[in-house]
Amino acid sequence: MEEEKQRSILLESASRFPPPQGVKLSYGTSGFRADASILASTVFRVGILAALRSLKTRSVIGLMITASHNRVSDNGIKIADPHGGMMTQEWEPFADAIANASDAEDLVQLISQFVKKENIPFGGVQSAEILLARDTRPSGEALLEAAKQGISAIIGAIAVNMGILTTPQLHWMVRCRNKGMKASECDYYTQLSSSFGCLMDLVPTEMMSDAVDVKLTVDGANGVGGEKLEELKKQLKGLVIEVKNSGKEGEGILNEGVGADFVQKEKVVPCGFGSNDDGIRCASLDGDADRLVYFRVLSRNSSSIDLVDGDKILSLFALFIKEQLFILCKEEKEENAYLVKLGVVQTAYANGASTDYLKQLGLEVVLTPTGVKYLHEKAAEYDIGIYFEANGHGTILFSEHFCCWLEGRNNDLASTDEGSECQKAALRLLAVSKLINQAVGDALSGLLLVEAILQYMGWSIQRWSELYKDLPSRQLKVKVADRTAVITANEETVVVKPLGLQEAINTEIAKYPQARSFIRPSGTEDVIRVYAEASTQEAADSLAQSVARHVDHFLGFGSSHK
Ligand code: NG1
Ligand code: ZN
Repeated sequence: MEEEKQRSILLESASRFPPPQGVKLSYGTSGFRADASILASTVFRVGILAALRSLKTRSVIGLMITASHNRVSDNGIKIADPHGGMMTQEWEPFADAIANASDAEDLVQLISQFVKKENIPFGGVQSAEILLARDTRPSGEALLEAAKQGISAIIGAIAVNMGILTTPQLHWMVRCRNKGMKASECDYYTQLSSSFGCLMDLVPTEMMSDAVDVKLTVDGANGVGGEKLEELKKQLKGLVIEVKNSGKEGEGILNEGVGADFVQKEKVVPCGFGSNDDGIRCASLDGDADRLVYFRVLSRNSSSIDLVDGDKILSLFALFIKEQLFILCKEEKEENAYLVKLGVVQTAYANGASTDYLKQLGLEVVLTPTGVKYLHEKAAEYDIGIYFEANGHGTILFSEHFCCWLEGRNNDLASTDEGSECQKAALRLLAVSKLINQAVGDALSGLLLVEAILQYMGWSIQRWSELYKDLPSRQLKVKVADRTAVITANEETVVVKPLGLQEAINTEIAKYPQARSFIRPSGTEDVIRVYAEASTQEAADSLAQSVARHVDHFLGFGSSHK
C-alpha cells in the first residue's frame, strides 16, 4: 500500500521534470555537468538518488550544485557520501541510468528495481536527510528547487537547504554530521582558524623574521570562495589577506579570465592582477573553492607568472610532514617505534620534476587515474596520505588509527617532556589533521596550511618555488565526434583505442628529448585532453600540437578511424 503511494508520488512529480531530448548524460569525474538550461530533470532525479542513498546508508548525504571551474552558464550536481567523500562508484551506473531514463514511467521502473536489488527501506519506513548547497551561479537557485522536489518525492526524506557554500564546506558538514560532531558553517570557520592559530603559535621564534610577507593576495575567481574567505579572515591572526575577484556585483564574471583553472592552464595573471602585484605572494581559488594554486607576478610589464601549482603545494606539505615525523620519532626507543606509513598520490598530469623531487625525498609516490575519487581512495590506504592534482585539488588524509596513536603520544610527551621539540612536532601534526579538510580538497584550509608552513620555514614564495624547476608543459583540448571512443590504460598514460593512435603519439614523443605526452577523454567537458611535457616550452608546445593533430585525424568530425 505504502509502496503504491510512493510510486504514484514519484510518477506525478517526475512528470513535471521531463528530460532533455537527444542528450546522454554521464556521472563523470565530478558528477553531472552540462549547460544549466538542460539540467532541471537531472538535478531532480539526483535528488531522488540522494534520498535513496541516505535510506540505504542510514546517514546524512550531501548534494552540491556547482560546475566548479566551468563557465558560468554551466552547472552540475554531485553527491557527498556519509564520510564526506564522493559518492561510491558502485552507484554510478544507477546514476547514469536514472539521469537518462526516457520518461517518468521508465524512471519509476528503474527505481523500483534498484530499491529491491539493494534492499533499500522504501515507502516511509525510515527517514532520510540530505544537506543541499549551491555555488553562486545564477542558475543555482532554480536547480536547488528541482533537487528539493526530487528529495520530497521520496516519503520520509527531508532536504535541508544550507544555502550558498563552497563544495568542501558541504562535504565537511556531511562528514561532521555523521560523526556526531559540530557541523555548522560557523563551526567550520572556528575549526580552521583555531588549528591555524595553533600552528602559528608553534612557529619557532627564530623563524619569525621579515622574510615572509604577512600579506597574501587572493583571486577568488568571482565565485563563492572569495565571499567565504572574507568571513574566515575575520578570525585569523598573523595573516593579512586581500581578496580580489571576490564575486561582488560588477567585479567580473565567474571563472572568466580568473580562477585557479585559468591561472594553472594558461599560466598568466588573472584579471585584476598586474604590475602592482609584482613579486608578491598571490593565490587563486576556483569557482567552488576546492582548488588552490599560488603564483608570483614576474615582471612589471608582462602578464607572465611563476606558477606554484598543486604539485608544489603537495611537495611543501610532504616536506613539512616528513620533517615533523622525523622530529617526533627520532628519539623513540626502537621497541616502541611505530613505523608511520606516509604516501603521496598523484596523477599523470603531475609535472615530471615534482615526481622526481618527491622520490628523491625518499617518499612512496603512486599514480592513479584523474579524478579526486581515485586519488582519495588511494591516499586513504596510508597513515598519512597526501594527494594532489596538478590543478590544485588535494588534501592530506590522516587515518583514525594514526590520529589515536598521535593523541596518545602527545599525552605521554605532555607529562614527560612538555614543551620539547618532540611534543611540538606532535602538536603540529595534530593541528594539521584538524586544519586540513578530511573529506575533500579544500582551497581555504589548504591555503591556511601553506601559509603556516611558509611561516614555519621562513620561506618567501620564491624560495618555495625553487624546491624544483618544473619541466615545461602544455595542455590542449580537442573537440571530437565521440570522446567515449578513446579508451586508456595504465593510469591513463596509454591509449588502447582507437588502434594506432598510441603508436602515432609515440612517434611524436620520440622526436624530443625528455618528453612525455598522453591523451584522455575529459570527464567534465565534451573534449579530449592532450598533455605534453618536454625540456623546453617550444618543444612542449609543438609536441602538444602534433599530438592534438593526430587526435583530430583519428577522432575528429571528418575522421575515418572511428
Ligand atoms: P576532466 O575534465 O575529467 O579532465 C577536470 C580535471 C580533474 C578534476 C575534475 C573535477 C584536469 C586535467 N582535469 O577533469 O583533475 O579536477 O576536473 O573538477 O585538470
Ligand atoms: Zn572546483
